[in-house]
Amino acid sequence: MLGLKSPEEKDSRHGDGKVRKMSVSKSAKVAALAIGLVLFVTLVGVTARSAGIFGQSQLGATCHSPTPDPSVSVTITGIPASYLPANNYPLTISLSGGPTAGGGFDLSITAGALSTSDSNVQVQVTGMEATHTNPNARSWSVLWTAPAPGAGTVTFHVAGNAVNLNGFSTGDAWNVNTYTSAETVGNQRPTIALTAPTGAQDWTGGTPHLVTWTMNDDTTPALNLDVYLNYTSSAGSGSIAGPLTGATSRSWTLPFLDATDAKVNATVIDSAGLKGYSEALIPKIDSTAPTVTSADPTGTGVGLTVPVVIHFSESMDPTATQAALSLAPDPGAWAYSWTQTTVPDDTLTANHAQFASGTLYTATLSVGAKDSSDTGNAMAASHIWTFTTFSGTDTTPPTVTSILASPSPQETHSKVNVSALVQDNIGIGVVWLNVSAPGVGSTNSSMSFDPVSGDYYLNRTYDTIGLHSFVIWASDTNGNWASGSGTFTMRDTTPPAAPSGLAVQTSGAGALRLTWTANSEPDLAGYKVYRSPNAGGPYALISGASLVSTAAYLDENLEGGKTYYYTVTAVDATGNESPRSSEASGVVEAPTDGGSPIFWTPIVLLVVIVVIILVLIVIALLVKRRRGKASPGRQPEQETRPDDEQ
Ligand SMILES: [Ca+2]
Ligand SMILES: [Ca+2]
Ligand SMILES: [Ca+2]
Ligand SMILES: [Ca+2]
Repeated sequence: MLGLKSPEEKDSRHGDGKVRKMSVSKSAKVAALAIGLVLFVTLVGVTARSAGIFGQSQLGATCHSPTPDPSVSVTITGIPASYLPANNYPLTISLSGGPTAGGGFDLSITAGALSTSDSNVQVQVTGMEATHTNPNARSWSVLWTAPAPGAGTVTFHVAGNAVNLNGFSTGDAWNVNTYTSAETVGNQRPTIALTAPTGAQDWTGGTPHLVTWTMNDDTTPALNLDVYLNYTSSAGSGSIAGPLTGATSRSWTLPFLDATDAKVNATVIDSAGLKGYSEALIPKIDSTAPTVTSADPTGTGVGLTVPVVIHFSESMDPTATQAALSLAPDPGAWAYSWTQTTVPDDTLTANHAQFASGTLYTATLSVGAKDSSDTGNAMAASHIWTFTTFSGTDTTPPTVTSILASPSPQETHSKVNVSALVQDNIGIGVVWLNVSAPGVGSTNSSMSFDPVSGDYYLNRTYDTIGLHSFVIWASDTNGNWASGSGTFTMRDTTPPAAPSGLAVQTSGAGALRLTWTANSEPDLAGYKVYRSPNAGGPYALISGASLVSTAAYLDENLEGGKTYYYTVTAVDATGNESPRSSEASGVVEAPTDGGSPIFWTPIVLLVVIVVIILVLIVIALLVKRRRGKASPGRQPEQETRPDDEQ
């Protein structure tokens, strides 16, 4: 039977291992408790101790024997050296030594709570203490839930009694044990940061959108963090989802409400119960369908170029709304622009090819038109209206304004855009541009309508240098004419590109042939060829005053065996000369008779002349000698002629 002792007595015994003399008051307390114990034992008997007892965890089973028995030990496994607040720890209480027939225990804690699913264990209502339910076990299981943060170190006191189940408290042996577990230091609140919404959303009520976040904690892995999502707004609040364990995103189908102050808030909780928090504004939740507040034109006598203009109750999705507009019959060539009347993109202006005169048009804006929220509220119903275009006699001519030629001056062979705003009370007939180029004459071309700018224009190249004058002629559908004029200047300050692909080849003795890739500039006039005896120049112009007209050049009368370096430029009709081409070089071929030019050096010539003179002298001497032999008479010659004379 577990006995009773005062803590003071226990302390004194533990102090030096011996029971000191107690004070009178303590003795009185102990006596009173002992009396109570005797009464308890007498009244309840063996069954009471067999069914467990509280309050003895530090004292031990003093009713079985007065002192602990060192041959018995009671131990607890599962107590962490330091605990995470609010975490659960399964503990096992075990007896060893002493009688082995059965046992009992009493465990108390200073913080947290005990629970059990062990049928041999019962827990006090406070959750602060546990004991056995029967004497038959030697080990027991309990679950300890660590206290909330701030509890500090927790102490576990356990008493264990090994019993022989002889029906009495005799022959049993007990001992006590103490454990502590420190609160984990440095456990911080988890952090969470919403990454969507970002604070720039205009979300459509009733549509799904992704809420995303990042989170982190020092003690609990992200996969074990619990997240709760909620929303608040002046138009309503509620839960989005939770707990989401380990998740970092959640698709949220928004409630149907209109609000400009809605927020998503996210709470993250670590395994110790510590919380982190994040919230993000949704600047707009829009659950209201847009409406058309006005649509033009309407009625009759509508001009043929009048645009379709629609005002909406709110900002619209331009692409979807444009696509939802149609006219029957369709004039075609639609061009759309969006402007702000009250809020951005609440006004659509749709230009188009000219209406037919005297025609009934039916305009339809279907429910495909959506407001600008993400993913958009469609119009509740189509908006349909009609108008009839002008028919009759028009005596007012068009106007031609905002005349512009750009750029000016412009380089020849480049485009100049001539444009003007041509307007009429009813409709435009034709618009012509007549341009006079200096010394060339005039050309007449029709101008095109640009539905985006609303201008008529002609953007084309001009090849003549100088001041060009032009007249824009415009008629309305009734044949009334108007005109406007202007000028622009063409010039040429642009040289051709440097020629490329320059190559040099021999072309028989004493000549080199140059070829290169022909330039393609429309104002190309020809080429200039430069030569240098040295790589890199300086170069001298060798092609003369006239330009080379083809992409080839023959350089003749060159010194055999010598290397020459060439570069070529291109020149346009204005005289603008290109940068030089890359340099190319060639070696001149010597004469093909085996002799090299060294034969014709002055020394060789002198030797040849001397040899010739010597030969002439020898010939002269031979002639003289022959004449000396024949001088006595001319007989030999005459003797040879008898045949002739016969
Ligand atoms: Ca933490
Ligand atoms: Ca709306
Ligand atoms: Ca008119
Ligand atoms: Ca040029």
